[in-house]
Amino acid sequence: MAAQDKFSPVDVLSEVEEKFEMLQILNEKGEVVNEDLVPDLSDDELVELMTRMVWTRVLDERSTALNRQGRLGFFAPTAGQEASQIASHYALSEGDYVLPGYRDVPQLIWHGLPLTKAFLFSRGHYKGNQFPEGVNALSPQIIIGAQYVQTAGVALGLKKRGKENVAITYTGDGGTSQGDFYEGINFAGAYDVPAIFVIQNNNYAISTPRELQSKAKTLAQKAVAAGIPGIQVDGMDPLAVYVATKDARDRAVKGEGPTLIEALTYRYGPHTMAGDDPTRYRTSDEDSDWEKKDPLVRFRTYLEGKDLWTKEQEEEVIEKAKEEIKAAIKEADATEKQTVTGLMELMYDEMPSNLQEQYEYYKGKESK
Ligand SMILES: Cc1ncc(C[n+]2csc(CCOP(=O)(O)OP(=O)(O)O)c2C)c(N)n1
Repeated sequence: MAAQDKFSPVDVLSEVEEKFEMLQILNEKGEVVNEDLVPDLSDDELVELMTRMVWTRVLDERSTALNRQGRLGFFAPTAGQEASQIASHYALSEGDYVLPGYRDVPQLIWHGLPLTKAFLFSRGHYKGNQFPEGVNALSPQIIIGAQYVQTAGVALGLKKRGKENVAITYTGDGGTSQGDFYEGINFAGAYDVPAIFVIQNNNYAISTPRELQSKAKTLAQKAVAAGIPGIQVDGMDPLAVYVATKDARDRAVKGEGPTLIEALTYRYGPHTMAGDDPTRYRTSDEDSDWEKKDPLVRFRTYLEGKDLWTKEQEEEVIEKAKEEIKAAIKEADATEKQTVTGLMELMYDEMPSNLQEQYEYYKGKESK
């Protein structure tokens, strides 16, 4: 064998990169293109998955409107990403932990976080970060990538306690350029912990396109360097996302370690509601190409073909979502305003002497 054949890093790279093909089960038309991989979900479960995605789309629309009315604070739109978010979460079991990024409020809601809490979080109210007992989740992470390191730690804790549970986390394509991303997946691999790392590759980190983010052909292949399995899935296909996450979970609870999942998706709206204008960096053609891949449209078609979904059913879900959102925002409005002293009391059982003076100052101010 010629020395050249043994030394071909360029060939190794292209061979590895070619192996990362996007998994799809349901195509844009709602047709099954991968019969062998259709998950074993009951009719009720399929309907529930659709219900959650429709509900989540309504939450996005209403949150956008409430933000514009000045009734919500921070909000990162989610429309377009429902399959990546909801179908991955749907593969979890009771007791699993969710470590979301700022765009991942829907997974928190479906993990049991009361919607009022999510609205209070949006308003920066500390009560929005106080999760009820049993909601195994952290608050949405604002520091890009930090949740990947934390997830390795939470998953290590689950392993040490002998739990048959996983920790799942989410970041965007931009997040994969952060040091924390690599530290998280590497540590999780080294300690074989039950973690699932999801990359929601929506093509943009605010206005920076995916192509400028990394020379890697796929983001899933970053798993190789950490020695863990990685897979790229059609993030607009709820069945593919579900199957990839379920498989990752099954292996994780068997002690086989973490998985990295890259879901190819798109956010229809702006990065956040704080002034981003996507028309400055995306074309309307690109938007409409992605809208044709819409997860709700293809799943609706699939379910209608099985006689499991009707227009009336969808209307009912939409109306119910609107009612629940209305009630939750009302409850958020009725929550007492946060105060400086309230926050201080929350932090200290006994007020440290160096803060006592400030505490008294604000107590006086607040009583006026
Ligand atoms: C460590 C860090 N650097 C920069 C920022 C500012 N920032 C907020 S969102 C964002 C883009 C993230 O893009 P991506 O990871 O692709 O996620 P997406 O918003 O598309 O879901 C940046 C740079 C931050 N929050 N944290």
